[in-house]
Amino acid sequence: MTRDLAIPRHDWTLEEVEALFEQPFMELVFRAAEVHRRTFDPSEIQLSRLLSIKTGGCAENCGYCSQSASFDTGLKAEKLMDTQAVLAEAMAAKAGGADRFCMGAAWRELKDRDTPKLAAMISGVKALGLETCATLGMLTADQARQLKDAGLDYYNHNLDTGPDYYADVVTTRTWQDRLETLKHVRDAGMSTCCGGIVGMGEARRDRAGLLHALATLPAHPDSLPVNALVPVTGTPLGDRVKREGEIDPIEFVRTVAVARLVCPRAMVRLSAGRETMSPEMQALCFLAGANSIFVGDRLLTTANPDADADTRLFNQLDLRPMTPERAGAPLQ
Ligand code: SAM
Ligand code: DTB
Ligand code: SF4
Repeated sequence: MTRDLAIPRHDWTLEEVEALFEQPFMELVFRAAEVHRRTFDPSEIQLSRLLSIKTGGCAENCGYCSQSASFDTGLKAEKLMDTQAVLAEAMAAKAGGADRFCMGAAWRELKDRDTPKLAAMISGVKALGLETCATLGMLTADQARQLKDAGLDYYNHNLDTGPDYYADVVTTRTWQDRLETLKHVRDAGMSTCCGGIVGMGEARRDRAGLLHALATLPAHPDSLPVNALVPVTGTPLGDRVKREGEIDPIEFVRTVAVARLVCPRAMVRLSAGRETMSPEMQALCFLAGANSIFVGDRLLTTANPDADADTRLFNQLDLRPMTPERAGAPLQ
C-alpha cells in the first residue's frame, strides 16, 4: 500500500527510516520537497533568535559542547544574566525580524531557586509580542508547569543522536532522562523543540535512530532542529572531527530530507553550522524541507551568519521570513 507521506505517522520502524536514507539522493530530496510543499509555503522561513542567558561551567559532559566544565575550551563561565539585560536583547531580536526568542542556559537541570527569575524573563519576553522558547536542561513536572504559566511557548530539549550512540556522546545523563523531561514539557501543555546533531562521528544508523525516536514520540516535535556539529577545540567530539574530517555535506542534506519526511508538520530548523555552509548547501537544505533558522551573528557561544549574509541569502533564494501567525500553524 502506498502511504500519503504528508500525513503524520507515529508507527515508523527503524528499518523504514533507514530505507528513506538509502533512497537515491535525487528521489529523496524530491519526495521531501513534495511533502514540504503540501504542508508549508516553501518560500517562507521561520526566524528564531538565541541568547545564552547563562554561559559555561555546565555539569554535563556532552562531548560536543564548549560549555561543559569537563573540557578546557577556553570559554569563561558567566552567571545568570539580569532580567533587564535579557529583555533588551529580546527587543533587539524583535527589531531584527525574529518572531521567536530562545533563552539557553548551560545547566544540567533547572534549580528551583532560579525558577522565579526565569519566569520573570519569560513573561517579559512574551509581553514584547515574541514567541518564547527556553532550553535550561532537565525539568521536573512542577517546573515545567511554572514555566508554562509564566508564558513559555516552546521548550528545547534535544535527543542529540540515536540511542545506540548516546553513551559515546554523554555519560552524565541517560537517554531516558531526556525522554522524561520531554514528557513533563508535553504534559504542561508546551510545544516541544527537539532534534539533534549530525556529524559527531555517528553512523547513518544512528542518524536514522535519532529520527526514528523523534517520529515515534507520543507527539512529533513542533520544532525539529538539525544541528551540524560546530567542532569546538578542546571538546572530545570537536577534536575528533578535526582529526578525522567532517561528515559529507550531502549526508547532512539527506538527514534534513528524512526529518521532513518522518515529521511532515514540524518546523525543521537548519540550526548550528550555517556559518560554514555555502549558499548552495543551505539552498539544498531548504529544498529538502528545512524551513526555520537562527538569525543573529551568535548562536550560544559560536558564530552564526550575520544579518547582511542572511539578507543576501534570502534575496538570492527568493525566500521571505514566515509571518508569526503562520509559524507553528501548517497550511493544512
Ligand atoms: N544545557 C541545555 C541542554 O543541553 O539541553 C541547553 C543548552 S545546549 C547548548 C542546547 C543544544 O545545543 C544541545 O542539545 C546540542 O544539540 C546543541 N549544541 C551544543 N553544542 C553544539 C555544537 N558544538 N555543535 C552543534 N550543536 C551544539
Ligand atoms: C539547538 O538545537 N541548537 C541551538 C539551540 N537548540 C539551543 C544551540 C546551538 C548551539 C551551538 C553551539 C554554541 O553556539 O555554543
Ligand atoms: Fe551542558 Fe547543554 Fe552543553 Fe550538555 S549541551 S554540556 S547540558 S550546556
